[in-house]
Amino acid sequence: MSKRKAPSDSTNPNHDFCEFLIELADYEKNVARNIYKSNAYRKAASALAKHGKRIKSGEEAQKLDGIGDKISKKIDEFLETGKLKKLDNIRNDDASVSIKELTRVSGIGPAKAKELYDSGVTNIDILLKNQDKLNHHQILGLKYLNDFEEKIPRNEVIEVEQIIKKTLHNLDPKYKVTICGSYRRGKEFSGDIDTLISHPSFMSHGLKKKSDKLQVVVDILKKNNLITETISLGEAKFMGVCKVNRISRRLDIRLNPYDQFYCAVLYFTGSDLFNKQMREHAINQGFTLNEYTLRPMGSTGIPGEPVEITSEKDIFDYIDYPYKKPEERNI
Ligand code: DTP
Repeated sequence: MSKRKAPSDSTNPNHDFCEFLIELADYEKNVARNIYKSNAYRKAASALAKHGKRIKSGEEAQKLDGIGDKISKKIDEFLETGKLKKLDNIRNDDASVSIKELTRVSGIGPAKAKELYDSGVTNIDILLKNQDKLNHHQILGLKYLNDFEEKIPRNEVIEVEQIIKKTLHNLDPKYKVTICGSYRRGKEFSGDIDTLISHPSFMSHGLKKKSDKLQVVVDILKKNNLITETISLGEAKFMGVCKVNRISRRLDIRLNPYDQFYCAVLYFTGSDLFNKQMREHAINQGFTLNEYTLRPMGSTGIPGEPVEITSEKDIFDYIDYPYKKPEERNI
Protein backbone atom coordinates (compact mmCIF):
# COMPACT_ATOMS: atom_id res chain seq x y z
CA MET A 1 0.00 0.00 0.00
CA SER A 2 1.32 3.38 -0.82
CA LYS A 3 1.46 6.41 1.43
CA ARG A 4 -1.17 9.01 0.66
CA LYS A 5 -0.21 12.58 -0.09
CA ALA A 6 -2.42 15.62 -0.49
CA PRO A 7 -3.49 15.91 -4.13
CA SER A 8 -2.18 19.10 -5.72
CA ASP A 9 -4.57 19.15 -8.64
CA SER A 10 -4.79 22.83 -9.46
CA THR A 11 -7.48 22.13 -12.11
CA ASN A 12 -9.84 21.26 -9.25
CA PRO A 13 -11.62 24.53 -8.34
CA ASN A 14 -11.89 23.38 -4.73
CA HIS A 15 -8.30 22.16 -4.39
CA ASP A 16 -7.50 24.37 -1.38
CA PHE A 17 -10.42 22.86 0.58
CA CYS A 18 -9.36 19.38 -0.54
CA GLU A 19 -5.79 19.98 0.61
CA PHE A 20 -6.79 21.00 4.13
CA LEU A 21 -9.26 18.12 4.36
CA ILE A 22 -6.58 15.59 3.31
CA GLU A 23 -4.17 17.11 5.84
CA LEU A 24 -6.85 16.67 8.52
CA ALA A 25 -7.50 13.11 7.28
CA ASP A 26 -3.79 12.26 7.57
CA TYR A 27 -3.68 13.74 11.06
CA GLU A 28 -6.70 11.66 12.14
CA LYS A 29 -5.19 8.50 10.62
CA ASN A 30 -1.60 8.87 11.77
CA VAL A 31 -1.72 10.86 14.99
CA ALA A 32 -5.22 10.83 16.53
CA ARG A 33 -5.71 7.27 15.14
CA ASN A 34 -9.37 7.85 14.36
CA ILE A 35 -9.90 6.05 11.06
CA TYR A 36 -13.61 6.97 10.92
CA LYS A 37 -12.88 10.69 11.07
CA SER A 38 -10.04 10.21 8.61
CA ASN A 39 -12.34 8.50 6.11
CA ALA A 40 -15.00 11.19 6.62
CA TYR A 41 -12.49 13.93 5.70
CA ARG A 42 -11.30 11.97 2.66
CA LYS A 43 -14.86 11.36 1.51
CA ALA A 44 -15.62 15.08 1.82
CA ALA A 45 -12.45 15.94 -0.13
CA SER A 46 -13.44 13.49 -2.82
CA ALA A 47 -16.96 14.99 -3.09
CA LEU A 48 -15.52 18.52 -3.40
CA ALA A 49 -12.99 17.41 -6.01
CA LYS A 50 -15.69 15.75 -8.08
CA HIS A 51 -18.07 18.73 -7.83
CA GLY A 52 -16.11 20.62 -10.50
CA LYS A 53 -17.44 24.09 -9.48
CA ARG A 54 -16.00 26.46 -6.88
CA ILE A 55 -17.90 26.16 -3.61
CA LYS A 56 -18.71 29.59 -2.14
CA SER A 57 -19.98 28.71 1.33
CA GLY A 58 -20.22 25.94 3.88
CA GLU A 59 -23.97 25.87 3.32
CA GLU A 60 -23.48 25.19 -0.39
CA ALA A 61 -20.91 22.47 0.42
CA GLN A 62 -23.34 20.78 2.79
CA LYS A 63 -25.55 19.87 -0.15
CA LEU A 64 -22.82 17.46 -1.32
CA ASP A 65 -22.81 13.85 -0.22
CA GLY A 66 -20.43 13.33 2.73
CA ILE A 67 -20.30 16.94 3.94
CA GLY A 68 -22.01 17.56 7.25
CA ASP A 69 -22.27 20.42 9.67
CA LYS A 70 -18.72 20.24 11.07
CA ILE A 71 -16.93 20.19 7.72
CA SER A 72 -19.23 22.89 6.38
CA LYS A 73 -18.20 25.13 9.33
CA LYS A 74 -14.53 24.47 8.54
CA ILE A 75 -15.13 25.56 4.95
CA ASP A 76 -16.71 28.80 6.22
CA GLU A 77 -13.81 29.40 8.61
CA PHE A 78 -11.32 28.82 5.77
CA LEU A 79 -13.23 31.16 3.44
CA GLU A 80 -13.41 33.88 6.09
CA THR A 81 -9.89 33.69 7.54
CA GLY A 82 -7.83 31.86 4.89
CA LYS A 83 -6.82 29.24 7.47
CA LEU A 84 -8.07 26.75 10.08
CA LYS A 85 -7.37 27.02 13.80
CA LYS A 86 -7.39 23.24 14.14
CA LEU A 87 -4.71 22.86 11.44
CA ASP A 88 -2.57 25.62 12.97
CA ASN A 89 -2.64 23.76 16.28
CA ILE A 90 -1.73 20.48 14.60
CA ARG A 91 1.13 22.10 12.69
CA ASN A 92 2.48 23.54 15.95
CA ASP A 93 2.28 20.30 17.90
CA ASP A 94 5.71 18.62 18.15
CA ALA A 95 4.38 15.05 18.32
CA SER A 96 2.14 15.61 15.28
CA VAL A 97 4.99 17.11 13.28
CA SER A 98 7.33 14.21 14.13
CA ILE A 99 4.77 11.48 13.48
CA LYS A 100 3.87 13.07 10.14
CA GLU A 101 7.54 13.13 9.16
CA LEU A 102 8.37 9.60 10.33
CA THR A 103 5.31 8.02 8.66
CA ARG A 104 6.69 9.22 5.31
CA VAL A 105 8.94 6.15 5.49
CA SER A 106 7.51 3.01 3.86
CA GLY A 107 6.97 0.44 6.60
CA ILE A 108 6.61 2.99 9.40
CA GLY A 109 2.98 3.26 10.45
CA PRO A 110 1.47 5.46 13.14
CA ALA A 111 2.23 3.06 16.02
CA LYS A 112 5.92 2.67 15.08
CA ALA A 113 6.23 6.43 14.54
CA LYS A 114 4.82 7.09 18.00
CA GLU A 115 7.20 4.53 19.52
CA LEU A 116 10.16 6.21 17.76
CA TYR A 117 8.99 9.66 18.87
CA ASP A 118 8.70 8.46 22.48
CA SER A 119 12.26 7.12 22.28
CA GLY A 120 13.59 10.50 21.12
CA VAL A 121 13.66 9.87 17.36
CA THR A 122 11.82 12.97 16.25
CA ASN A 123 12.87 13.39 12.63
CA ILE A 124 14.41 11.67 9.60
CA ASP A 125 17.95 12.90 10.34
CA ILE A 126 17.88 11.34 13.80
CA LEU A 127 16.28 8.21 12.32
CA LEU A 128 19.19 7.83 9.88
CA LYS A 129 21.49 7.50 12.90
CA ASN A 130 19.19 5.04 14.69
CA GLN A 131 18.57 2.38 12.08
CA ASP A 132 19.03 -0.34 14.69
CA LYS A 133 15.48 0.54 15.79
CA LEU A 134 14.13 -0.43 12.34
CA ASN A 135 13.21 -3.70 10.63
CA HIS A 136 14.29 -4.68 7.10
CA HIS A 137 11.23 -3.07 5.44
CA GLN A 138 11.71 0.20 7.32
CA ILE A 139 15.45 0.30 6.54
CA LEU A 140 14.66 -0.02 2.82
CA GLY A 141 11.86 2.54 3.22
CA LEU A 142 14.40 4.97 4.62
CA LYS A 143 17.01 4.14 1.98
CA TYR A 144 14.54 4.87 -0.82
CA LEU A 145 12.53 7.58 0.95
CA ASN A 146 12.93 10.18 -1.79
CA ASP A 147 12.36 7.73 -4.63
CA PHE A 148 9.23 6.23 -3.06
CA GLU A 149 7.75 9.68 -2.60
CA GLU A 150 8.01 10.36 -6.33
CA LYS A 151 4.75 9.52 -8.08
CA ILE A 152 5.05 6.90 -10.85
CA PRO A 153 3.98 8.15 -14.29
CA ARG A 154 1.51 5.93 -16.12
CA ASN A 155 3.98 5.22 -18.94
CA GLU A 156 6.43 3.74 -16.47
CA VAL A 157 3.76 1.43 -15.00
CA ILE A 158 2.96 0.34 -18.57
CA GLU A 159 6.65 -0.49 -19.06
CA VAL A 160 6.71 -2.58 -15.86
CA GLU A 161 3.44 -4.26 -16.86
CA GLN A 162 4.87 -5.25 -20.24
CA ILE A 163 8.00 -6.74 -18.68
CA ILE A 164 5.99 -8.76 -16.13
CA LYS A 165 3.44 -9.93 -18.73
CA LYS A 166 6.12 -10.97 -21.20
CA THR A 167 8.19 -12.75 -18.55
CA LEU A 168 5.22 -14.68 -17.20
CA HIS A 169 3.92 -15.51 -20.65
CA ASN A 170 7.31 -17.02 -21.52
CA LEU A 171 7.22 -19.00 -18.29
CA ASP A 172 3.71 -20.29 -18.93
CA PRO A 173 1.07 -18.67 -21.20
CA LYS A 174 -1.64 -19.67 -18.71
CA TYR A 175 -0.53 -16.99 -16.23
CA LYS A 176 -2.96 -14.11 -15.73
CA VAL A 177 -1.49 -10.71 -14.83
CA THR A 178 -3.40 -7.56 -13.86
CA ILE A 179 -1.93 -4.37 -12.47
CA CYS A 180 -4.51 -2.90 -10.14
CA GLY A 181 -4.60 0.18 -7.85
CA SER A 182 -4.82 3.72 -9.15
CA TYR A 183 -3.21 2.65 -12.46
CA ARG A 184 -6.17 0.43 -13.31
CA ARG A 185 -8.49 3.28 -12.35
CA GLY A 186 -6.87 5.24 -15.17
CA LYS A 187 -4.84 7.66 -13.07
CA GLU A 188 -1.90 9.41 -14.72
CA PHE A 189 0.28 8.86 -11.63
CA SER A 190 0.45 6.08 -9.03
CA GLY A 191 2.05 5.71 -5.62
CA ASP A 192 3.12 2.09 -6.11
CA ILE A 193 2.60 -0.83 -8.50
CA ASP A 194 0.04 -3.38 -7.28
CA THR A 195 0.32 -6.52 -9.39
CA LEU A 196 -1.97 -9.53 -9.16
CA ILE A 197 -1.07 -12.82 -10.83
CA SER A 198 -2.81 -16.14 -11.02
CA HIS A 199 -2.47 -19.56 -12.62
CA PRO A 200 -5.13 -22.25 -13.20
CA SER A 201 -3.10 -24.81 -11.25
CA PHE A 202 -3.28 -22.62 -8.16
CA MET A 203 -6.76 -22.96 -6.65
CA SER A 204 -8.13 -22.06 -3.22
CA HIS A 205 -8.97 -25.70 -2.39
CA GLY A 206 -5.31 -26.67 -2.92
CA LEU A 207 -3.86 -23.98 -0.67
CA LYS A 208 -2.56 -26.45 1.88
CA LYS A 209 0.00 -27.66 -0.65
CA LYS A 210 3.18 -25.59 -0.72
CA SER A 211 3.65 -23.55 -3.89
CA ASP A 212 6.92 -22.06 -5.08
CA LYS A 213 5.28 -20.26 -8.01
CA LEU A 214 5.80 -16.76 -6.65
CA GLN A 215 9.39 -17.50 -5.69
CA VAL A 216 10.06 -18.65 -9.27
CA VAL A 217 8.43 -15.53 -10.72
CA VAL A 218 10.39 -13.22 -8.42
CA ASP A 219 13.68 -14.99 -9.22
CA ILE A 220 13.15 -14.50 -12.96
CA LEU A 221 12.16 -10.86 -12.55
CA LYS A 222 15.35 -10.37 -10.52
CA LYS A 223 17.42 -11.99 -13.25
CA ASN A 224 15.71 -9.65 -15.75
CA ASN A 225 16.88 -6.76 -13.55
CA LEU A 226 13.34 -5.53 -12.96
CA ILE A 227 13.26 -6.42 -9.25
CA THR A 228 16.15 -4.89 -7.35
CA GLU A 229 15.24 -5.51 -3.69
CA THR A 230 13.02 -7.82 -1.67
CA ILE A 231 11.21 -6.38 1.32
CA SER A 232 9.38 -9.64 2.03
CA LEU A 233 8.49 -12.78 0.13
CA GLY A 234 5.87 -15.27 1.21
CA GLU A 235 4.04 -17.94 -0.74
CA ALA A 236 1.34 -15.54 -1.86
CA LYS A 237 2.79 -12.07 -1.50
CA PHE A 238 5.96 -10.35 -2.62
CA MET A 239 6.77 -6.84 -1.47
CA GLY A 240 9.80 -5.20 -2.99
CA VAL A 241 11.45 -2.66 -5.18
CA CYS A 242 11.74 -2.45 -8.97
CA LYS A 243 13.53 -0.12 -11.30
CA VAL A 244 13.25 0.56 -15.03
CA ASN A 245 14.92 3.95 -15.14
CA ARG A 246 16.67 6.12 -12.56
CA ILE A 247 14.01 5.93 -9.82
CA SER A 248 13.33 2.92 -7.58
CA ARG A 249 9.64 2.06 -7.21
CA ARG A 250 7.58 0.06 -4.73
CA LEU A 251 6.28 -3.11 -6.36
CA ASP A 252 3.88 -5.63 -4.80
CA ILE A 253 3.04 -8.93 -6.50
CA ARG A 254 0.27 -11.11 -5.13
CA LEU A 255 -0.34 -14.66 -6.27
CA ASN A 256 -4.07 -15.28 -5.99
CA PRO A 257 -5.96 -18.54 -6.34
CA TYR A 258 -7.48 -18.71 -9.82
CA ASP A 259 -11.03 -19.08 -8.46
CA GLN A 260 -10.58 -15.96 -6.29
CA PHE A 261 -8.83 -13.81 -8.88
CA TYR A 262 -11.69 -11.40 -9.66
CA CYS A 263 -12.55 -10.66 -6.04
CA ALA A 264 -8.88 -9.78 -5.58
CA VAL A 265 -8.80 -7.66 -8.75
CA LEU A 266 -11.90 -5.79 -7.60
CA TYR A 267 -10.50 -5.21 -4.11
CA PHE A 268 -7.02 -4.11 -5.17
CA THR A 269 -8.38 -1.83 -7.88
CA GLY A 270 -10.14 0.25 -5.21
CA SER A 271 -10.47 3.00 -4.48
CA ASP A 272 -10.62 2.06 -0.82
CA LEU A 273 -13.68 4.32 -0.38
CA PHE A 274 -15.31 2.61 -3.39
CA ASN A 275 -14.55 -0.78 -1.80
CA LYS A 276 -16.18 0.30 1.44
CA GLN A 277 -19.33 1.47 -0.35
CA MET A 278 -19.55 -1.72 -2.37
CA ARG A 279 -19.00 -3.91 0.68
CA GLU A 280 -21.78 -2.08 2.54
CA HIS A 281 -24.09 -2.57 -0.44
CA ALA A 282 -23.21 -6.28 -0.47
CA ILE A 283 -24.15 -6.55 3.21
CA ASN A 284 -27.49 -4.87 2.55
CA GLN A 285 -28.10 -7.41 -0.21
CA GLY A 286 -27.33 -10.32 2.15
CA PHE A 287 -23.76 -11.01 1.02
CA THR A 288 -20.31 -10.69 2.49
CA LEU A 289 -17.61 -9.47 0.10
CA ASN A 290 -13.87 -9.37 0.67
CA GLU A 291 -10.65 -9.67 -1.34
CA TYR A 292 -11.11 -13.46 -1.61
CA THR A 293 -14.78 -14.30 -2.04
CA LEU A 294 -18.41 -13.25 -2.28
CA ARG A 295 -20.58 -15.33 0.04
CA PRO A 296 -24.29 -15.28 0.86
CA MET A 297 -25.08 -14.65 4.51
CA GLY A 298 -27.28 -17.35 5.97
CA SER A 299 -30.12 -16.55 8.37
CA THR A 300 -27.86 -17.67 11.22
CA GLY A 301 -25.36 -14.95 10.35
CA ILE A 302 -22.79 -17.49 9.17
CA PRO A 303 -21.55 -16.97 5.61
CA GLY A 304 -22.32 -19.77 3.13
CA GLU A 305 -20.16 -21.23 0.37
CA PRO A 306 -18.51 -18.71 -2.02
CA VAL A 307 -20.48 -18.09 -5.21
CA GLU A 308 -18.71 -18.88 -8.47
CA ILE A 309 -17.21 -15.77 -10.03
CA THR A 310 -15.87 -15.73 -13.60
CA SER A 311 -15.48 -11.99 -14.13
CA GLU A 312 -15.44 -8.78 -12.14
CA LYS A 313 -18.89 -7.95 -13.50
CA ASP A 314 -20.29 -11.16 -11.95
CA ILE A 315 -19.66 -9.63 -8.51
CA PHE A 316 -21.63 -6.48 -9.36
CA ASP A 317 -24.45 -8.58 -10.84
CA TYR A 318 -24.74 -10.89 -7.82
CA ILE A 319 -25.26 -8.00 -5.44
CA ASP A 320 -27.32 -5.96 -7.89
CA TYR A 321 -24.89 -3.05 -7.97
CA PRO A 322 -24.65 -1.02 -11.19
CA TYR A 323 -21.40 -1.97 -12.94
CA LYS A 324 -18.72 0.68 -12.70
CA LYS A 325 -15.72 0.65 -15.01
CA PRO A 326 -12.41 0.95 -13.11
CA GLU A 327 -12.10 4.62 -14.15
CA GLU A 328 -15.49 5.25 -12.52
CA ARG A 329 -14.29 3.95 -9.16
CA ASN A 330 -12.23 7.02 -8.24
CA ILE A 331 -14.19 8.16 -5.23
P1 DTP B 1 -1.81 4.98 -4.98
O1 DTP B 1 -1.70 5.60 -6.32
O2 DTP B 1 -1.55 5.96 -3.88
O3 DTP B 1 -0.99 3.73 -4.87
P2 DTP B 1 -4.05 3.19 -4.79
O4 DTP B 1 -3.39 2.31 -5.80
O5 DTP B 1 -5.51 3.39 -4.93
O6 DTP B 1 -3.35 4.60 -4.78
P3 DTP B 1 -2.95 1.56 -2.62
O7 DTP B 1 -1.78 1.18 -3.46
O8 DTP B 1 -2.67 2.06 -1.24
O9 DTP B 1 -3.84 2.68 -3.31
O10 DTP B 1 -3.94 0.32 -2.47
C1 DTP B 1 -4.39 -0.40 -3.60
C2 DTP B 1 -5.84 -0.73 -3.45
O11 DTP B 1 -6.05 -1.66 -2.37
C3 DTP B 1 -6.74 0.44 -3.12
O12 DTP B 1 -7.06 1.23 -4.24
C4 DTP B 1 -7.93 -0.28 -2.58
C5 DTP B 1 -7.34 -1.44 -1.83
N1 DTP B 1 -7.24 -1.08 -0.39
C6 DTP B 1 -6.14 -0.73 0.27
N2 DTP B 1 -6.41 -0.46 1.56
C7 DTP B 1 -7.73 -0.63 1.72
C8 DTP B 1 -8.65 -0.51 2.81
N3 DTP B 1 -8.26 -0.16 4.03
N4 DTP B 1 -9.95 -0.77 2.58
C9 DTP B 1 -10.38 -1.12 1.37
N5 DTP B 1 -9.58 -1.25 0.29
C10 DTP B 1 -8.28 -1.02 0.46
